[in-house]
Amino acid sequence: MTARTSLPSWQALKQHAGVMKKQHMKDLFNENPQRFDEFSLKLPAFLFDYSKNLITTETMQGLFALARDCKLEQWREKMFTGARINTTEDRSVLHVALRDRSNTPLIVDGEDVPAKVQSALLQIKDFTERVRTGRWLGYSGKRITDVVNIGVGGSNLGPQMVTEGLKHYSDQSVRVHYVSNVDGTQIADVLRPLDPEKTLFIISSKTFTTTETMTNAQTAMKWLVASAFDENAIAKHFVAVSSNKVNACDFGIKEENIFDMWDWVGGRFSLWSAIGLPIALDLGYEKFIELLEGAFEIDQHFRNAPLEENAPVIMALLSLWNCTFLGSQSQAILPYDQPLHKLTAYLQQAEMESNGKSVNWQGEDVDYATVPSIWGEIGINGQHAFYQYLHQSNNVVPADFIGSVASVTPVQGHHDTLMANFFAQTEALMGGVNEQQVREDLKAKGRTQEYIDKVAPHKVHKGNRPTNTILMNRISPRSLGSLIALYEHKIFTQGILLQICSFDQWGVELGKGLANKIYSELSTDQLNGKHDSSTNNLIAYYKTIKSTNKR
Ligand code: G6Q
Repeated sequence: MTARTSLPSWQALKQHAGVMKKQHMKDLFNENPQRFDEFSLKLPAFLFDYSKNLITTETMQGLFALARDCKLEQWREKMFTGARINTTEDRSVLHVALRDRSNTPLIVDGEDVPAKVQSALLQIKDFTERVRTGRWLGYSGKRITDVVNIGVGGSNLGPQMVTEGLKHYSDQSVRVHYVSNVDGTQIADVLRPLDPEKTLFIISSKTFTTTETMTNAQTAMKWLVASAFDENAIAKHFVAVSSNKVNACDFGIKEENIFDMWDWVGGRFSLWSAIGLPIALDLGYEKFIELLEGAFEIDQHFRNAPLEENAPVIMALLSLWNCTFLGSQSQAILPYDQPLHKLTAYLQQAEMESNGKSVNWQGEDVDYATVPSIWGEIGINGQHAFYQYLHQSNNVVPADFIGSVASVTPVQGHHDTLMANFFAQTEALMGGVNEQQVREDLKAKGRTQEYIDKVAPHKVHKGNRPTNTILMNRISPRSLGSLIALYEHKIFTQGILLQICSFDQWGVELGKGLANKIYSELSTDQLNGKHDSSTNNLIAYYKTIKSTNKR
């Protein structure tokens, strides 16, 4: 047994899970008319309804007891006060400091963190205003119309998700584009309609060594120089967000155009820093600040609300309950708001890169499932694709349904139709349809007994499928900030409950190293043959066909 599984509260939940597996949520709703009131929370940015989970008061009490046994409150305080809780990299975890709007002093390792954040914000403000008002000019004296963010992973997913999520708030002072893939098709497609004289590149890379980003940055630089015929143009068309100033300067970026990043901000939690530059350029500095304010609202809630009324804590406990104790292996994220179409991809990284691990803080193999795999799609599109699986497969997939009372772009007759589906799906996933209901329905429709006997088993929906509903008022910079922070703190809490180091990513580093080795093999004539036979033969095949294509 590991430290976690030997806790009495863990053992009690394990036993309780055995009992709960035999329950049906429909009965729990019938037995308790107060269920919604008991298992929902109203926060300024959203209503959070978790009543459609296979839980009772006893379940939640058990989960809160576990959270306390795991010293969650103490760990939470450690994060906010800058303790080095990223133990494998020996770093603080302070993305919360990036959006602290309270001016609370925080000195970490002799560094005045709020002062650094404030000065970075001023730099962002000055830069975005110059670009957006046309005071930043390209090499031929023309104003910037298009900004291309080159970055991958944490240096792409957050900003792109937010830009998409808030595009109806953009005044189109500049158009923002993203290049993340080293597949040349993407950068070629992005650059094709753009004018080098009016295009600004942001090279977003904390390390400024990531091969994909560096390759794309070189291509962008050649594209610019091919038009300007002058390498001095680079300074006017490239800025960087990086903690590696030396590499960024070597690339040709002026030191004053390098935006700092710090070790205490992990890539996937960095959209609140200068990594969020494309957001600020797209929306303007004031709306970028509103995004931070929305996140800060949840930071305060997470830090101060009792566990029993704490939305991110409850989300994490439910994830643990569903995955580790009830055995679900995946979780769906289903936004019913078109602007949130990149949210699932963003959360895949946020949760899976943070907690998709299998050793605990002591380096021991854990003897429990950690986090589920995250997947999903815009809800309506999913309904006509994979919801069949959600409703009737043997695998139970807990799902988060995220929608808004009002659309950002109201079109008559659309929103209520959308939301009718939103409400119907969680109702159906919870309640299901039993065989008796199916038979009565078919009979009422005048079907023959033979037909009813044949079809009835196929139409049964067992229900009892857990969902959370997050109902926002409307997507705005502030409410989106709150939504993202909600998930960030859920992920932090999961890490504490599971004893997982949520802030490293060794699984990402491994791939980076291996690809670099193979790259050198692809560019020479020799095959080194040091891989497994599959990889050796795949490389050999690739090289043979590649050289045939050249002839
Ligand atoms: C995020 C990860 C990872 C990282 C990318 C890009 O938490 O660390 O997704 O953001 O690998 O790294 P760079 O910003 O250093 O290019």
